[in-house]
Amino acid sequence: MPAPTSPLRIVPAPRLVHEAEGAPFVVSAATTVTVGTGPAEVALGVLAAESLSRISGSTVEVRYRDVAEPTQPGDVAFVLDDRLAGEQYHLEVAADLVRVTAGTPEGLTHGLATLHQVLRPHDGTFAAWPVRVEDEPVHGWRGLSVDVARHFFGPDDLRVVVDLMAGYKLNVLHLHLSDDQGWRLHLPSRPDLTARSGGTAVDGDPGGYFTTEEFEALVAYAAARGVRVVPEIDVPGHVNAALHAYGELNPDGEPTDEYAGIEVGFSRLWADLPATEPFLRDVFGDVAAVTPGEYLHIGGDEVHTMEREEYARLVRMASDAVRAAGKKVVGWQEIATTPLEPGTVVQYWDTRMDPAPIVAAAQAGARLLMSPGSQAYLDMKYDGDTALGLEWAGHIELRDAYTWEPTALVPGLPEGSVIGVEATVWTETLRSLDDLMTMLLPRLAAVAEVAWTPADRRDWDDFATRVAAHGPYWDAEGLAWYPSPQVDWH
Ligand code: TNX
Repeated sequence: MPAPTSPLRIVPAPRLVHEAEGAPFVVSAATTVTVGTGPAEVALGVLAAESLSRISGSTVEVRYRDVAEPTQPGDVAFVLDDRLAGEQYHLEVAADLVRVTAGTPEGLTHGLATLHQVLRPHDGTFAAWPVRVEDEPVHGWRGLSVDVARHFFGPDDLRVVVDLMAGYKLNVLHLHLSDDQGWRLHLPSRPDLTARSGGTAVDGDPGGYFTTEEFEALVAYAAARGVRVVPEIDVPGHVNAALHAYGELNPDGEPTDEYAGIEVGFSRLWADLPATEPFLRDVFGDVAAVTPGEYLHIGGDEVHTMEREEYARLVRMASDAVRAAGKKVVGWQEIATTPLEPGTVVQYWDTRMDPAPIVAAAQAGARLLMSPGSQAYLDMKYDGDTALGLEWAGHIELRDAYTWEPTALVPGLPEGSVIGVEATVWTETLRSLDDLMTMLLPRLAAVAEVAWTPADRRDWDDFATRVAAHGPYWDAEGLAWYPSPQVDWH
């Protein structure tokens, strides 16, 4: 039986895909997910069985097996094998067996994502045609930054975002949790941040915030799907929500007014005020306490009302607070103009800025995360007719989001200094999950491929053909998306 369509619709494109001959593996009530008994494997097995049950309509069970126990016909076997490493995985589909092999649970998660993309509707259930995939990513940090401060997106929305990310093998959810318009994470040491600034948003729209428990639950949900959360508290600018909650952060000791506009660059902390350093220590300490991941993001962008020295002192204070809490520092590219500890992650975004400080920072040991505004800012309009979004970095059609090479953006970077790629979505104009998804899809799939697939295996026409098959899947999941005219959608 020939494959009705090729499995080459996999996004991001794998290193190696070998289509074989033979009958398909059909998901049925006889299908069993089998997995080892480590905690991460158990969680993955349950997820795999749930999703296979959901798409096929049959109940797919999980069987836990000892290392030595052989697989049986009808198994979808997830196997840890230390001959593979890191995020590497193999997927083999034969008529009677699906086997995913990897060295780590993350690798197994990627194999599950690929399996989902090779399954297609067949005789009232789903089936996958024989194929062998061998795959691993180029970059270890493949992120999406979501601004939950301008408009609030809560746990339900973000779980949908996490599911989408995992499907495209993105592994870092960066949450922009504070800005001028609102503060989105309750912190026990500073309860007024959310009590006074949690309910506001752009245009007077309703705000909201994460309780500690909600945040921890989201972090765990993401972790089970191979996604780490990197929380951002943006300082020393973008801080009006904090200045509104705690008057002591202002020179006159008085809280500022709420802010519901979309200007940037006007609010700031003050290095000489006695309240500032304790505030930073409390805030980053509390955020670290709900963050199992290694990194906290200190923001650092668009401070337009401060001398260089004071800016550098405040970046230092925030970075010291992060390190005192046992975490590593991430900041927007402006922090590269200040002295940084080696290993600090600098997030490149503004392609208009002089890259010299970024190159110098990288030479001194900083690592670079690439989020170029003109390719990876998924809040930019697709074209002049797009109702949502901003335009300061130009229009970004699908092909623009696809056609760039992260290691070639900033000339003169030392070899190996780029650790990854992150898309961003800012929410000044985005109010609902549909708004958010309309901006993310299909472009998030393009950025995911830039982050995962080696440059010599990326090709626009080939991508456009593969991504065309994803529209029906987004429809089935109830996700809003933009039917880019650059793709011949199925
Ligand atoms: C720039 S990117 C900003 C954000 C805005 C965004 C809108 C960055 C570090 N700062 O404050 O929301 O542009 O596209």
